[in-house]
Amino acid sequence: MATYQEIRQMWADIGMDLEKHDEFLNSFPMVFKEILLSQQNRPQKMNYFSNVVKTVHGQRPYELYEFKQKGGKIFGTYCVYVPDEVLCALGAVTTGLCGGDEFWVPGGESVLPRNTCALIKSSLGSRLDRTSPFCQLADMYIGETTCDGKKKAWEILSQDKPMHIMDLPQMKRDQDVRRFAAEIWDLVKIAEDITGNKLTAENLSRSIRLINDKRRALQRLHSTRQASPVPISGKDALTVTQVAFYDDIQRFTDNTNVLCDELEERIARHEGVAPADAPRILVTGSPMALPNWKVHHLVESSGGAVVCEEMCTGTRYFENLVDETPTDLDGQILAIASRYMKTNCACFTTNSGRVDDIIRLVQDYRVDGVIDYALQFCGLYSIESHLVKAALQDRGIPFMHLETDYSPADSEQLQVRIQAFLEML
Ligand code: BJ8
Repeated sequence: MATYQEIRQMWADIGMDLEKHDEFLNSFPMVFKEILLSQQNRPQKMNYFSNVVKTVHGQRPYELYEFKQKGGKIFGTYCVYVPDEVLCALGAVTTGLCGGDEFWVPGGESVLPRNTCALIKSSLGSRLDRTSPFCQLADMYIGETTCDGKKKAWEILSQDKPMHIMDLPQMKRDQDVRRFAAEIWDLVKIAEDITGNKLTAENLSRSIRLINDKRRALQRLHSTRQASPVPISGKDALTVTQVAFYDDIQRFTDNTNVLCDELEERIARHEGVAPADAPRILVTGSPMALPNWKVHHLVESSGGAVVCEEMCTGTRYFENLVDETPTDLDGQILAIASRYMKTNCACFTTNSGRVDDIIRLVQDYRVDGVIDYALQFCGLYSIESHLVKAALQDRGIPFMHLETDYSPADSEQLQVRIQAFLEML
């Protein structure tokens, strides 16, 4: 474990704005304690994940800093369509860079229109303010052509750091999957140049298994939430998924499986974190980057239990595995492309697969009501909400749409709406 002095020295070495970062650090523990640590009857094995969050700008960045000093390369990513498998196979580390904190929004607004989603403003602000060690440590950012806001944000971010943009197809036909496979090959070439390593069927096969194991651990964790009473809060389950974007892969998998052991024991004892009759909520929509726990906190402090997230910080991150059977590079890259193109982000047209996913999850997780969450100004998820609502109403599944950002300003108003929704279930 690095000492505080060593970590502070690292922050200075990687060019962070220490004064501004101190302001961030002063605000963070309060949110963390009030929202996460204050929960009753948390699983004991959540301690590992709480510690990762508590020291998120310290211990993990320090590991990456040491990795870089030994010549390792780091790729910063903003989307679950970036295939970690190939970068990991080349000996690189990937780390999520999406901002989930209101602190960074003003920095983003200094260069972006205010009517941009909070995730993009926060992500850019953390870089421009030089208050995220992950942004500072990355050797290259990898963007993608998903929503308009992100596409334009890449042009600003690329001004002072190498950036590679993956062209994500907007449809899901066979030719689109092949086109995405070609995009992955382009990424391989760039990453080979940066890392100085060569992709082989052997190193790729190892990393496919490693990352599939991480997804299997998350699948196991989330399947425990199908139990009633639910053995883990939505906030804690969301935190584990958020940590998956930053942590060392093997260590994360091991700790998630240890947590699952505890949760399965809780299920056997019929022990839960909420009463068995608490309304069970599926939250669907825009992703919730660390430390965005706002909606989960409002639901759970109003007596509901969030039992599933259909979002990129939820099922979209871990549901599909890469086929491990191909043994040659072409077959493996096509298997990776096929797996990623199964993810149902609202950036695709048509995207009926997402509605099917939501209906399936409602059944699997015995959901009483769906909260469809869009970050304000996220056109993709706000517009797709119309079809989600129609499909759920057809089946008599209670539905509520809400739009919000990272600021606490609308919390009271949202809480009133959420309480009314829960009472109706
Ligand atoms: S695969 S959801 S991570 S693009 S930034 S779309 S909130 S307006 S993040 Fe996403 Fe990849 Fe899709 Fe998932 Fe809306 Fe904001 Fe755009 Fe966002």
